Amino acid sequence: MLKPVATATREAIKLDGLWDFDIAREGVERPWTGALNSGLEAAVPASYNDQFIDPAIRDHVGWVWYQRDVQVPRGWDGERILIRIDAATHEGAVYVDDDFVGGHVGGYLPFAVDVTDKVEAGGTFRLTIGVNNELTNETIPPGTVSVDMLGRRKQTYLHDFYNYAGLARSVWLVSIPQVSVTDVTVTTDVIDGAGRVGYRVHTSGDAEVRVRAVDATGTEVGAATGAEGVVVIRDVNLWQPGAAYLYTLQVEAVVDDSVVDTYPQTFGVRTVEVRGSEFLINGEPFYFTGFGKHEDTAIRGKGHDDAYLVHDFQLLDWIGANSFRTSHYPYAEEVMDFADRHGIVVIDETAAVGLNLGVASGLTGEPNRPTFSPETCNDVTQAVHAQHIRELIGRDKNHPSVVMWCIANEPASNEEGALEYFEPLVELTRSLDPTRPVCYAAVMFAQPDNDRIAQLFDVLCLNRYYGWYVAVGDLQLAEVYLAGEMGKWAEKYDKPMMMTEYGADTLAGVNSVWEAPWSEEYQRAYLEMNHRVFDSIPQFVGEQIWNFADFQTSNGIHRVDGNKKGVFTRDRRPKAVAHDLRQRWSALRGTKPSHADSSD
Ligand code: GCB
Repeated sequence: MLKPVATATREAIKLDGLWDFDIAREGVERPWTGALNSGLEAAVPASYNDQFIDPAIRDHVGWVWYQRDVQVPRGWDGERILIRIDAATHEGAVYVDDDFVGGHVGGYLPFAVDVTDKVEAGGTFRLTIGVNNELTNETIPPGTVSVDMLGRRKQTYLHDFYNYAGLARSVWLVSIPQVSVTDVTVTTDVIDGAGRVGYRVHTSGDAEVRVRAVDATGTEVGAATGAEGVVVIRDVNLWQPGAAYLYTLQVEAVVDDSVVDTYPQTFGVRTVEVRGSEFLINGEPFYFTGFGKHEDTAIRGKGHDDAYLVHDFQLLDWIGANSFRTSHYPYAEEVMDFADRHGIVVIDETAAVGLNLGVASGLTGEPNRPTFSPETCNDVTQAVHAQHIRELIGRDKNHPSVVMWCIANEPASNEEGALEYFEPLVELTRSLDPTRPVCYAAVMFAQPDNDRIAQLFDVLCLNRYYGWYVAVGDLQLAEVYLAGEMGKWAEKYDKPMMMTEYGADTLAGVNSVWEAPWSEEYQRAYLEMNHRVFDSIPQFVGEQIWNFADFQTSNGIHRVDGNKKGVFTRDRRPKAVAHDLRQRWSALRGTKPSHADSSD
């Protein structure tokens, strides 16, 4: 899906700001047919939960309503008019005045609704957006809604982050021409120093297509005509980790010799390849350093915020990180664009987190139920997951920063049914994008001898907590466990391996002369031990710590005001370990630790 932009033929107006707000209330059947009148206002973009003090709002399960009046510019007569919602978590329903005009399921990806026939250029209309936060066994991510003994609806879920909901990203009023560019796909290759830029353009209605590639100074470096083709850029400037370079493909739709639509698609020229046990970017072995992140800040919840975006990337730079994973859902498009511009490498993850009832029973002590069954993750879940993959790739396929798709976090890949569930999804991902490797992040219970799906994927991405959930406080034993398991993966598969999660909860300001869990000293020692093991394994291609920053979770005896595994606190202050990482990663600069190379 193309992102909203203003060009000579398109306009895009952000509808961000304060909207009238209410939660669904008994007796109010069709709240969109009139003013909400609750007296509440909510900021957009932001999750609504922490904006309010009332727990009935914060913990509400079901629909909430956002409403505002919208003015349509008078110059838009004859144009197609869309409402574009960057994310409605987890389901959105859009109403223009009294009428339903469209909706979308899936909380972290955009959708657009055509309202041309419902609104008038120069007029105003009442826009109401309903957002539902419910998660079931047939949503991605999954969850369960139940009614407790007091008759209250409760949402439970299997992932370890707070179920923030609402309009966490921008809402737009967009105009596009009647005949317009509807999709652009760019793929790149490099042959003898020249960039080979393959493109494919879809238009609505009959139009000729012209494309011009321009460099960062705006100079034309290649051109082509036709809906599909190749543009060759001589002496190409590569997009490199840490040294981004972006071109723009100026796409034009032409009818009867006049340009009816223009769309600028940025791209970078780079290659990604898995060869043997190496991960290559532009033909060079790449070693990932960085984090699993979250979209999470105080008050805003998962609300996108440009100031945090800038600051987080400043911290990535300061600490010498070259990459992150969009754990555990697609991030705001602003984040992906920023990574493109600043040369940060991204593993792009779906919202398929918590497809694992084994982890849940481990935490709750309830009897283990199979994860893949008609009552749990079933054919419908799989179809929803497939649709989510289609939409993610549709949105993010042109980002040079994205070097790998991660189609699930910690699924029950050790359980019966995992292969049948995942095989078609991996095939789908590869057919949608043959240019990028595909991975999943493997849970601790999935070991080399019982994991059923690792062979389907290109890179072994492992989440391991030896020294925290296993052998807590005993790093000597943890090291033996970790080294033992890593050795078995390396022996069984000739694939690149990386640690996509490892970490220890650490309360900033807790210090100890011993290696006491929760202390800053323990986090340092824990990471040092992990790195010693990683550095001894030739197949290792990267380390992404859990987590970049402390983040909010649901309540639980394992969490103290959220998850504290951050290298930074929730307000982005470094814990002691940040300085160690800065030293290690600044020295590595994307290359493999040298002592691991020497054992090749
Ligand atoms: C995991 C999950 C992550 C959790 C983390 C933890 O394995 O992938 O979402 O937050 O462990 O801290 O327990």
